[in-house]
Amino acid sequence: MSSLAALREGYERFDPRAYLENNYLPPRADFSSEEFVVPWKLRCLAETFASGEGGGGEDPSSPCRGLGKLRHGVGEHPGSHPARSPPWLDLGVHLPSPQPRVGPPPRAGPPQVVLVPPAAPNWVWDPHPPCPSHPPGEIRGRTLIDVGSGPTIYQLLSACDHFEEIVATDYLAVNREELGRWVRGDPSAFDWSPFIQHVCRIEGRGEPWQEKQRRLRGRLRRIVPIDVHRPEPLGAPLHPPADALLSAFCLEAVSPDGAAFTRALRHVGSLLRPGGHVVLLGALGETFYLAGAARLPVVPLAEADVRAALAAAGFALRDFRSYAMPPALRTGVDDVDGVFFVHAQKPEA
Ligand code: SAH
Ligand code: ES4
Repeated sequence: MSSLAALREGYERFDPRAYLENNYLPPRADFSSEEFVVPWKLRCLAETFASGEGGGGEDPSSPCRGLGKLRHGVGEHPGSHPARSPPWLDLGVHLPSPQPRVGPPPRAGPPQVVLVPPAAPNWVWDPHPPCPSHPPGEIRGRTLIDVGSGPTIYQLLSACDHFEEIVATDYLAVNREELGRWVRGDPSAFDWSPFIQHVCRIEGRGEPWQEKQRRLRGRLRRIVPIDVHRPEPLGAPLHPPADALLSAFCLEAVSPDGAAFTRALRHVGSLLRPGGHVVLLGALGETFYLAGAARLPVVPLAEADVRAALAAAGFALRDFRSYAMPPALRTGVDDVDGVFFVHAQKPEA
């Protein structure tokens, strides 16, 4: 069996709940200090999506003077907005799945992934309040695509202020279903509210967390299947191409070796417009991780491997950060040494 086939088989046992417990509850998701890994990830994302924000500037009274330090209790309002359920939310369950298929490879031609609701009569784009509360950052546009979203939304919390629409993607239906439950406000969904509250605190605009939750739910309108090992990962080109591409802990966790990681990066890069931005988070030095009964192999990457893969895939590096996993967070759910964060850009054509 090829190692790609072995990886696909491993993912059949992936348990979203176990994965969430391993990585998105304490001790890793401890918001009492930025020494913990989840607050570190959220700060990288918040700073990057706020970068290049205009407005505010030198005006000390402006709310747009960069990110706040941790301030507890700011921006949290009791009471919440009713969760709406977009009727056309695509959970991928009624679409062709990229999981093991029989027969010929996908045809070129009309997209087999129907990505846009036919009509959205009861949905109105809810533009974010304009400047000065949310000045546009450098990374912004119509569409952001998140590759290998898994069952998580934390990676979209800062990004969602800067895009009209967010496309979440995953290989597994169980993960797309978990995301759909969160978008619909299903009480059985994972509770991301501590993450949303934390992001509102560090963004420092005093925004009630329920506002951000509502905005992300409103903008997360497509949750679709993907396979990063296909040259056309969605089975069809994305129209229009994405203005930004985000991917967290996916490419190294689904690639048997460095060459496959670089190829996957090239494949997903084809979803991005020239000049578009890439934001990547991932594991350094990891060889496996657990998600319930699944033990998934991971290609162990050094910082230099990540830089080389970005260069080989044709991206210009803008920012590279890394985090060393402290002993207290080495809990046995994986053997990760650290985490990398990258902001890169696809050159203009
Ligand atoms: N982005 C999330 C989840 C990462 S876990 C986070 O930051 O925690 C890795 C994800 O890759 C899983 O959700 C898994 O279903 C998905 N995956 C597995 N095989 C894939 C493939 N061939 N193409 C794209 N995603 C894949
Ligand atoms: C992760 Cl902090 C961390 N380390 C390794 N793998 C991960 N997946 C999600 N978060």
